[in-house]
Amino acid sequence: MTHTLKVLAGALIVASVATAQAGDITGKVTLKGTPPAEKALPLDPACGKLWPNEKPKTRFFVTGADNGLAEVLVYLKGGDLKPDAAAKPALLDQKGCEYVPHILGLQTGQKLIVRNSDPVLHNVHGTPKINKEFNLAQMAGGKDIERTFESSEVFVRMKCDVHVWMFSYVGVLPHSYHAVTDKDGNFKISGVPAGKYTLVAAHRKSHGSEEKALTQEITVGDAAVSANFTVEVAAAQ
Ligand SMILES: [Cu+2]
Repeated sequence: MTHTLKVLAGALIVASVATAQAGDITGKVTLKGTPPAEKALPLDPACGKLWPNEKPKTRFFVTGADNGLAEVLVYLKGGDLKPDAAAKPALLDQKGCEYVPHILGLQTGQKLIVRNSDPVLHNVHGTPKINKEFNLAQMAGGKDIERTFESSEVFVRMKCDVHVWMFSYVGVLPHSYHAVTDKDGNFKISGVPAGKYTLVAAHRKSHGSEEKALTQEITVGDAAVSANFTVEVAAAQ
């Protein structure tokens, strides 16, 4: 190996260490099987106008490169994980008569801001099973709604009573060690204290709740941890 190549190889190793270090859990969620085709959302005329070109579809199985499955909530259970007191408010926007994001991780007590960025009226209806239900109209240009959730619950469904196709699912957890997979199914949870945990992967359509989610036991120590999951289409409800 020439000197230049050695230097390059060294730089690459340093780069990979810098991107995943002790306390980091990284991995990928892959979808196995062929999901049913997504359906066009039944937009009314006012919402349809907000989508002059391609219309939005359901988001049951959103996949990217190499069947990576997006929008899977990945989080830790067990250990002695504390809430992050400095957690900033999370935003749930209503844009184009859709909730954005579709899947969201939130900590108990963390503020959830629900915004209406549309020129139409929405009705924000949280339908939890454990936390308190709420149902609030939000005018176009209306003021942000703020909510917090006291108890862990995967998932709290958010719906709109004006537009029957609008849903978002909030995973409420007792700490901040959670992530939602990106468009290619990748996730990263950083800064996890050393210890033994259960890593949970919950896909809304396939699992729906923590009880049905995929799990694996992991130990966080001196090195970065890698953990992958496979979700089967056949498991979907
Ligand atoms: Cu709406």
